[in-house]
Amino acid sequence: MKIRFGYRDVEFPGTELGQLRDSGTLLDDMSSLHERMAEDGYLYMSGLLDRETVLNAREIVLTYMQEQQALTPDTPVLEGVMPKGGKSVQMMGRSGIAHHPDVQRVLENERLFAFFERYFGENALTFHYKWLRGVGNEQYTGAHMDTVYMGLGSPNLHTVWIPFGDIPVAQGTLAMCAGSNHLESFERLRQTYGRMDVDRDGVEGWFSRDPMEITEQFGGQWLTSDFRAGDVMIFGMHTMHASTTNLTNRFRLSCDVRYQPASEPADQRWTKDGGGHSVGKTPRPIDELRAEWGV
Ligand SMILES: O=C(O)CCC(=O)C(=O)O
Repeated sequence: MKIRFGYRDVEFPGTELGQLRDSGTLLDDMSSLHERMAEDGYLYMSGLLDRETVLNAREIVLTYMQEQQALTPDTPVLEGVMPKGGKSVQMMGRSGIAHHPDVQRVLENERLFAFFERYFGENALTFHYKWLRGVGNEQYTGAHMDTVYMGLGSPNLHTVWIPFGDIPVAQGTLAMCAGSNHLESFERLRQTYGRMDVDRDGVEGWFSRDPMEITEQFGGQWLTSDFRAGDVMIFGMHTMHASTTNLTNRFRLSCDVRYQPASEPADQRWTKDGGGHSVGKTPRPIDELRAEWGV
């Protein structure tokens, strides 16, 4: 099937964009999960969360979006149909809909804490800030590493990407560049871009608007999947990732949250009293920086 990745049409599943490796059955095998994380740079944990809990949160978020007049009138709320030229709704943050108790039940689910406590071998903490998104038609996320946004605390910080509903690849799913976390061919990129911070260094966050360019230039393998409510994607700060493009007329709902060992320092921008990204200065364009770094 043809889908869109960034602004290119690609076949999924195919050689350019393959199917993620599912680690959902390895929940009780932490050493295999650590090995896979080291090798692939991600863990796709199908069915980690309770499906009904996620679907309930989806309904809460869509009802909120309807109240904000963000959905097409007279369409089923649960479909999340966006109006032509429709507006998106700001839902990220430290308060508001992302902190509704039924949404928090997903984002700070006891299964996530239990997972990370075993994965880290100690108590886990999660950032108060929640990146809840309603991604509209033709929108996608460019290729980047999360360290540039939240790398000023623990080196063991992990992202959990949580789809709020059943999301096919054509509606915008997260895609991982397997191997970008350790392959030699990415070393220079990790040593330059991968040491930046958007606020401290005043640089653009996305490494590329064209995800396919990454595998063409550096190797690795782009992978994604159709997602079901209850699935999650877990990855570290140096795995290149992006999203496929939403080609539907329905919002793609998802939230990305962060977990780390509780004993390690937390990036203060994202804790309860943190100030988030600094505003003001225009960031240096990534193309200019890439030319300097030679990547
Ligand atoms: O949901 C998206 O489009 C982007 C998510 C992302 O980049 C992340 O989880 O780090």
